[in-house]
Amino acid sequence: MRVFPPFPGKRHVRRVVAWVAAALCAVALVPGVARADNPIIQHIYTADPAPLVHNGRVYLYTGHDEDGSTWFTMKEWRVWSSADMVNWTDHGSPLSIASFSWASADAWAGQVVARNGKFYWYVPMTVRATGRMGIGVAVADSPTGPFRDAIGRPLVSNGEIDPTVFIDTDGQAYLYWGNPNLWYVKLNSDMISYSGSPTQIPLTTAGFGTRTGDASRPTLYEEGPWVYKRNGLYYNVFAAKCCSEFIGYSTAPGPTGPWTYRGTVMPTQGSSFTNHPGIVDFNGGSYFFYHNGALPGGGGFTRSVAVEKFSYNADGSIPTINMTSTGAPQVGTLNPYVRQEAETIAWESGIETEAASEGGMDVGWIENGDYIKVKGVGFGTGASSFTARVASATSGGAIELRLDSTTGPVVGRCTVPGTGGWQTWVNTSCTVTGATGTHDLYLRFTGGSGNLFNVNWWQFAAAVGGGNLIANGDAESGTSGWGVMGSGTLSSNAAAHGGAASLSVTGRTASWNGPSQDLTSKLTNGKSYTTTAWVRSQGGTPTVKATVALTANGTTNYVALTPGTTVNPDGWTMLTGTATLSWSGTLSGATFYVETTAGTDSFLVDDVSLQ
Ligand code: FUB
Repeated sequence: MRVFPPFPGKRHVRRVVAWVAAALCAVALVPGVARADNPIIQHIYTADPAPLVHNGRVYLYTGHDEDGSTWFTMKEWRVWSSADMVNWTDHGSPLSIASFSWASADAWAGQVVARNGKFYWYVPMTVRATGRMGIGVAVADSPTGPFRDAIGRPLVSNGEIDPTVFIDTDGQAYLYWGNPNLWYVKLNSDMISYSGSPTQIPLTTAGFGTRTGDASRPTLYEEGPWVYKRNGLYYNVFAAKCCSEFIGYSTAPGPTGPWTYRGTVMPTQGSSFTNHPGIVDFNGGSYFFYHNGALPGGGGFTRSVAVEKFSYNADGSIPTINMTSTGAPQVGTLNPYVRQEAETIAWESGIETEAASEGGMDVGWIENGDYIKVKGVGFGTGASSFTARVASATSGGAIELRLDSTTGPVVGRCTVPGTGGWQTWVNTSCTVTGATGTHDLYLRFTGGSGNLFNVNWWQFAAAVGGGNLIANGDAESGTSGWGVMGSGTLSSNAAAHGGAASLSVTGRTASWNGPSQDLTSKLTNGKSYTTTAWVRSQGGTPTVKATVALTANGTTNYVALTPGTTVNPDGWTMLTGTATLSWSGTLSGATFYVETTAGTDSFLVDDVSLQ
């Protein structure tokens, strides 16, 4: 058994006696204390984060440091995703050195970019024929793969590493890479070929800072460039100095410079002599991904990816960001009333993941006392039952459902039977009582000795009158349950945030027009409700909000359920807020609707929840 803190690679390192003894002492001192959320993945070592925002989720591409490494021994890349920045789903490894017939080793730092419905993954590897580093490109139809070598040979190969790709607003794509130099080349629109020759970006001290003590490397630039544009300014965030590295950045008026060094983003810290940046904006916030050696057994070759939320300064400069064990705040809540993958995890102890015979991944190598924490689960007015998809080649065990810590209240306990195989899946269900409001959910696994069972997915059922008050909130049943506040036309749309459909509203003639539902018989006077809705515009960039019109004793009050949030056509944005709904006298009408603060832009709505 692995006890807090976790130790990646239980499959390979089954017992670390001295360490477990120390950890048991720690647990005895702080029983059931809620855990930190950084590093964001604990069951394997991860490095070199490259985030990508697509359709309302952050996809995170990483390398994988092998357990016990004493060098950058990396054979595969991994994909993770999250809709809330704290619960991360493991999508396994859709790309490895074996995907490239011409490569022999070193699955180092890469990046994925999306273009024309395809996803291109640029990765450095050792070229077998030359023994030098080259950069390959893989392509997929989905952000989670499968990825395949797009050209059957290196795209560029000059012995240098760490590709980053940036597509400018005029459509021109640039590939940058390099250590010890910094190169760029203009990619063609097919993203798998280039025009012109690789060009060196002059590493001047004005552009990249001054390094002392190494005459061969006068500037701070070391490796790991991450290039992007914000408000017309081009940023190059990179690993600086060696060793240990810190993260610095430069800015420029254009994609190829001239660059001006702007200072430190993240100082040297965190038990790994390398660091590696990745920056995205998601749901109105800015996020900085990096790696460190913070897990047990962690260090320079056994690294872990972490994330911090930050705000740009008014002049566009990046503030100094320090590593924390707290991580980023959660965006919204996790909905327990839709199927959740067992491998969606904020924190865990003792588990590992593997490919599931039913598709996707499952959680396995579960032993007595192991657990998974799922953060910020919105139970609303209450859950009545829990179902999990499980398999066991032995005699199974049980899943305890606890709130807020491993020793928190037990709201349900599901027995897991032996099923005759580790991939022989059955559903198991149990009654749930006392799960209301928003809590961290702990799935605590119990049983005899050895491996107990595997879990593929889980889902709660809402108590009668509880759960999501919005009917067909996921829009998977077309426009059923929905009307329009004022004027407009509703239809089902194949561009979905989750599942296969969303709700489209077009033909609005006033800002208050939008998809609506009657909640008159569903609301409780004085109760606090949390709303979430995912919205995407069909053209402009309107500010969208969810509102309820409450009519009682002939008076109508318009209550904001979420703040107004700017949405755009490029991806999904979540509206979220909490409001107490109260009225005097008898409620005669309560209408939930999604509107804009101004204008009549058409928009899409999906995964609406009010509970
Ligand atoms: O992970 C291997 C190498 O370490 C990466 O390519 C560099 O950026 C450094 O993080």
